[in-house]
Amino acid sequence: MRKRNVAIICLMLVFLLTSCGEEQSVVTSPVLKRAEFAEDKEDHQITVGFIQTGKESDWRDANTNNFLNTFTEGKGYRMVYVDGNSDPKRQVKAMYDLIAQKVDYIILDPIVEDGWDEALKVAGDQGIPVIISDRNVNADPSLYTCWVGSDFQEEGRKAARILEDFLEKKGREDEPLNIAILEGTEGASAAIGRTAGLNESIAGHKNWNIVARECGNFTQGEGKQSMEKILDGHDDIDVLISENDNMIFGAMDAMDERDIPYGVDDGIITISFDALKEAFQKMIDRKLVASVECNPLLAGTAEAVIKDLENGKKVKKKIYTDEAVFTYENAGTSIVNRAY
Ligand code: GYE
Repeated sequence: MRKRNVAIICLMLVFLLTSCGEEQSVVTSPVLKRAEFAEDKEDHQITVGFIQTGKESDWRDANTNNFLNTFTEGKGYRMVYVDGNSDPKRQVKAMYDLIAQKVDYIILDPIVEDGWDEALKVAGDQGIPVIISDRNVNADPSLYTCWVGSDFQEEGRKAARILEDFLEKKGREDEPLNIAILEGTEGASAAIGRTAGLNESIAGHKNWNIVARECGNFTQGEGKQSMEKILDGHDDIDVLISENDNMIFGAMDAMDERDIPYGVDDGIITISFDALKEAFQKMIDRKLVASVECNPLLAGTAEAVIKDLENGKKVKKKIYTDEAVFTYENAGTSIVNRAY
């Protein structure tokens, strides 16, 4: 304890000396800030504010549980969890609330990428590191500490590559193909990236045409409604690509109600993203051709970032997670290891 106090006083002196002559009203290191408040506390608990998007999908639930189970009291954390309720304004407000509470770190899963500059600036001015997780923000990277998540554009390209392989296996690569896309939430970087990857790859095939696009907001209910709309307007869909598993589950309900065949053997070719356990079952049942994995278990990486910052280490600006692609051919062997 003594050693830590001496270290803290030294750090404070260094800070005071180096800031000599400048107007410095804020302490920029979370270690220093916590020391000021925790003088008489034996334990220096780390307070982490976590702003989540909401509860739109099973992927999201797995992501939320992963954070709540990682930042536990037993490990010295106090987690302040905020459910964004699928409302971007509520998320921005939550960021100001957490800043006012003087939390040590903020982890942000932003619903949409725009609209974060001001709140990020204020967090930075108050010396609170912000770790962006999962979806990204559209802001100058100097305004936040780092981002941890998936390469969404590459996920979109992977989905198109699976379709190429599948068509080749069936000897259908030269057939004209009508594609429908169920998109995620407008303005969300996961939807923007996946759509960009898909558009780019689809444009590379002269015989592939996107004939319908609907936003299903990443939810199962809206996935079903959007698919109904698509089916009302088109009876010639060859491929359905859904930007997450829950939306394709909803779309499957819509197709079942109309007795429209889909999957590996007959009818509409189905491809989605996330690779939930339920999607593995659909692949085993040959109802889903493939699901591009998107890893929701990001809390361990966010915690490693916080530990590095606590130890005064530099952290990378962008940290990508490793992800695979699963198809009806390998789902049977991989389902046992699925955690979500
Ligand atoms: O695909 C979807 C979720 O941002 C990657 O959001 C995430 C997406 C995920 O609700 O299921």
